[in-house]
Amino acid sequence: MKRVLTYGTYDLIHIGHINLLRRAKELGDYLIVGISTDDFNAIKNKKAYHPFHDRKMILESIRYVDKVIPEHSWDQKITDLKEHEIDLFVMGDDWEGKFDFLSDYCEVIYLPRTQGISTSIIKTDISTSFVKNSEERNL
Ligand code: C2G
Repeated sequence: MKRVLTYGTYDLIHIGHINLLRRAKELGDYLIVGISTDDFNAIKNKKAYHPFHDRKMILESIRYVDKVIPEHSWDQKITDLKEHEIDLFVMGDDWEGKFDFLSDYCEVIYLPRTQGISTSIIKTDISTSFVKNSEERNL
């Protein structure tokens, strides 16, 4: 059984996340996702809309995902790879090259990101349309 590992914040789940998870699962048989805790997001300078517990439950309900583990720090990947006997590490190519050091332990693949969608685009679009609607309704 080929065991695959990936990490992310996975806030406001969108098609870019789903495409990544689908392709990662297609490359193996069992997909583990390390999801950033709220404290680790603060280190990444990311503020997730959904708290860790909710993001974890949402990920666990996605058909491609077999197991979700917490990501507490940048430094846990080698430990996780060994503990979960990972054969393949996958990330979107916005991380191209950043995790090549893991190739001493497993195969490393970077997959093309889905263009035109991101959590920050969603947040911006929603806030912009809210402002526009408010102005139109003189709120
Ligand atoms: N992704 C993608 N296409 C998008 C948006 C995201 O393929 N349009 C991929 C990213 O490349 C990443 C995964 O979806 O592999 C999760 O994205 P984020 O939640 O933004 O993860 P990030 O904040 O980059 O955290 O230790 C690694 C970090 O935890 C990664």
